[in-house]
Amino acid sequence: STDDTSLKKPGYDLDKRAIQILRENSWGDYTLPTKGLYPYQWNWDSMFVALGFSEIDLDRAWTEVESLFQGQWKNGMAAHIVFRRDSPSYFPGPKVWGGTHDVPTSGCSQPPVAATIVRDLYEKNPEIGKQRLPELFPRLMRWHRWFHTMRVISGGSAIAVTHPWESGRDNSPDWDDALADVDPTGVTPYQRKDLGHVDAAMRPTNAEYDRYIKLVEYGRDCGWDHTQITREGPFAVADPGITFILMRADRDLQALAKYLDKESAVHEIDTWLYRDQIAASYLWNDEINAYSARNLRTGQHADGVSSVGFLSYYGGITKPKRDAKLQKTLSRILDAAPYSVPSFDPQHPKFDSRRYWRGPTWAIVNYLIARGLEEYGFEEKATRIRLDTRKVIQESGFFEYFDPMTGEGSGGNHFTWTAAIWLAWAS
Ligand code: 2M8
Repeated sequence: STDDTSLKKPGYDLDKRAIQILRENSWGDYTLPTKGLYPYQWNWDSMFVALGFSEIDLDRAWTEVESLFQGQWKNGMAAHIVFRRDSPSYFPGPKVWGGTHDVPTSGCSQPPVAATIVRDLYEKNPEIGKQRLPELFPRLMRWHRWFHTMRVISGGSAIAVTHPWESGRDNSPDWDDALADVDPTGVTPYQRKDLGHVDAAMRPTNAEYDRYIKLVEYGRDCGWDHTQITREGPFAVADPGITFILMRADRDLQALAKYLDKESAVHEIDTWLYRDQIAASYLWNDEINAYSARNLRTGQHADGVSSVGFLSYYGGITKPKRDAKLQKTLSRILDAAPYSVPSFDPQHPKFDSRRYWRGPTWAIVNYLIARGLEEYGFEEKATRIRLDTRKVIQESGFFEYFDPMTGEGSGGNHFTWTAAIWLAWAS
């Protein structure tokens, strides 16, 4: 399915092509995930892009992060989409979200990889870091504080995602059970735009979209009161992705606080890190020998293994008894998919090798999983994941995601985060 026919020619330079993709999708101080399908700035996409840029242009990398925070809310949230200019090629655009901010944004957030990436940028060149960090640091603190207050249900530690889009893994089977409880009746009629860009078999279903939009309407109708949405809204699920990514980012934010001698921030983050441990334990599922999502309204666990469940190492949590089981589960899944890591267990009935977050392999998730595994000494698996990522990009190009069985590229092409991960890690 690749339209990058030159990919197969000898001497084709993937590094050059990756840099070109970053530059082509860059719109001044921010970068689009891919033209057409995603014509705005997405939160975690931008952070991976910053990592990619840091290989060739560190100044541009810092700018990417700073531009995301131009859309930060007064309550601290860094939104999942920043809408700089209206584009008819994406739905739902700024009007549907109904925001009243100076810089229009969506009303939910996305996995907070930012502090980790900012630490990487800082450590790459502390001289530049010392100039750029002071302004960004309080913004990162406010965003993390938002997660630890407005995305927890009183007295608890688990971090809720209140919209599948907040998790970044839109149609993962992890949300099926909670999403079935969202009543789509009365949703305002709308027209999907994604299906004009990619094959419907690679995207979420209409039934899922009705619920996604219904959840946006609920948030908008309550004036984006995030405390209310978390406590009483129609959807609240604890996600291993957000939980482990936040946990890691809290640690990295603490390291940044130390660089800046911000003692009270260091102490505040200590309390977050303590609760992160409890949040992680809440997700351990002995029935499937993995961490799995949990519906916060019912306590019910998702019954399948998602690749983000292996981010516990990246998050910095190891428990010998659990890990022995988790490693077995990971070995089984790596053995089942020649182009690992599949976003969902290939041996589970809900696995779908082409449908978005229900099976396909994603370079960004591979990078995060391998980074954690490597830090905890699981070199062999980390290398396997890196080589699989390299191979799939070499064979298919810079697609949004890949079929874990055949390696075929799916979704959008010339995709920025895949190019960024190539430059920063996979090549
Ligand atoms: C996908 O999500 C957007 C909604 O946010 C969509 O499908 O319309 C996800 O893969 C998400 O993780 C990603 O950030 C976004 C842009 O690449 O696309």
